[in-house]
Amino acid sequence: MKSMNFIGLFLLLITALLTSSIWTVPVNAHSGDVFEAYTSTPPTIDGVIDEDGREWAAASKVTFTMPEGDTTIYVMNDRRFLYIAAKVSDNSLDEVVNVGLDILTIDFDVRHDGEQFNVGEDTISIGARNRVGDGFVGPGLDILDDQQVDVDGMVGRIGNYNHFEILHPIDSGDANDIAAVYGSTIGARFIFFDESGSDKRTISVYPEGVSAQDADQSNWVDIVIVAPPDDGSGSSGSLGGSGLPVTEIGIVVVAVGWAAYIGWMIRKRRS
Ligand SMILES: [Ca+2]
Ligand SMILES: [Ca+2]
Ligand SMILES: [Ca+2]
Ligand SMILES: [Ca+2]
Repeated sequence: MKSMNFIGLFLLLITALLTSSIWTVPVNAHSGDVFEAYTSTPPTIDGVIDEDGREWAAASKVTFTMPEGDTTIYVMNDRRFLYIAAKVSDNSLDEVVNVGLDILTIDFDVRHDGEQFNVGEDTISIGARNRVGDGFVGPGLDILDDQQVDVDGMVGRIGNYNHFEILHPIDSGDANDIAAVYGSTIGARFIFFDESGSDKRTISVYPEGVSAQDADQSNWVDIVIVAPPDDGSGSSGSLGGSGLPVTEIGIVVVAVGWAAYIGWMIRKRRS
């Protein structure tokens, strides 16, 4: 009989462990906006977000309102790159440095701590006339250029929209860039400069309510780097890519164990 009491205790312990693993949400200090999408077909980085929706069809998207109208952000990754695009309502594509320049900047919370945009963190940008930027936060909290540029991008204009398309490796090997693996979550904010350099410049940020100057990362969005669906190595929490997470298998095992144990207790009391 003692052995059955021991089994009861064991089941209780495992149940407690499983329950805690379900309710312990990974550190996620951000706004709740999550971009999480895999594409097997890379987009063409040509400054044109395909109007048929094919090119960015797999992307996570969000549409919000900026001073000149609606803006849509697209995010997705494949095996090698993180792809970001934005279709921005704007009455002109401003292309001249120090006179008026339209730029999209993405700042990353590489450590995903939701704390401060500080030394060593990664920032990329794409400006009109296809000026790409790959930088990092330097010791004086100013933005410095990386030695190794790991960004490609193009800007185009269709109708009343500026189209920005940019890519950045998931793991470039450069200490001044994001270094993600499948399943990683990275914080980010998107900064839109309109007519930068002129006295008519405006700066808009997504998520809304986040400032371009404030280093506080607690309300930035999350970008999850998604594993390829056919990835044989399996992403975190799954058994060899079989699709059944360890936690779910554990719940089934423990449920069956409890049923057997309770059944045994009932039979014991009746006898
Ligand atoms: Ca394109
Ligand atoms: Ca503009
Ligand atoms: Ca770099
Ligand atoms: Ca960088």
